[in-house]
Amino acid sequence: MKKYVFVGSVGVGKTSLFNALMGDYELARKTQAVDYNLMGGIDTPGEFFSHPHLYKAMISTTTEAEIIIYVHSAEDQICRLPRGILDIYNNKTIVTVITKVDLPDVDLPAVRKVLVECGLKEPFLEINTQDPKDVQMVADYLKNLGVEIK
Ligand SMILES: Nc1nc2c(ncn2[C@@H]2O[C@H](COP(=O)(O)OP(=O)(O)O)[C@@H](O)[C@H]2O)c(=O)[nH]1
Ligand SMILES: [Mg+2]
Repeated sequence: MKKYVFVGSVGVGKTSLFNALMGDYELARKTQAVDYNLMGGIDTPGEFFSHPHLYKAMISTTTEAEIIIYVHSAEDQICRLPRGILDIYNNKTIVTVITKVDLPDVDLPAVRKVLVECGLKEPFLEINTQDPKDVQMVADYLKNLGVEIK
């Protein structure tokens, strides 16, 4: 069973996607701690990403996972990846998910460009975490990578 971990800033939709992949579409509550599911999935608090003093915690939490799922909001046109993080993960598979594509006024081409400039590789999975069709697309993508999804 391959382990996968969700990383990304606070409020981008990591927990919403983590839960939706398990069939739970209830409103996500703020993630206070690292959360594990029974299928090898790990959800992390966004603070790991935003506060340099927590990078070590993020690295140690993610080290056991083969697949890093970087979640980025379509509302955000700034690259939030900590410098050097992609080098640390160069032996892992990185999956990039762009959430909140349902919001009005998002500029997806601009967001894609920012992510490419930040070193991430397409394809980017562009989703609304509340849309079961989009979530299924992510589930299928992860299954192809060897992840077990219920
Ligand atoms: N419109 C929209 N809102 C979303 C989407 N995904 C998450 N949200 C909302 O964004 C907020 C933060 O979501 P959450 O999953 O807690 O983000 P996390 O901090 O990355 O775990 C919540 O109010 C969610 O309902 C999405 O795809 N579209
Ligand atoms: Mg969360």
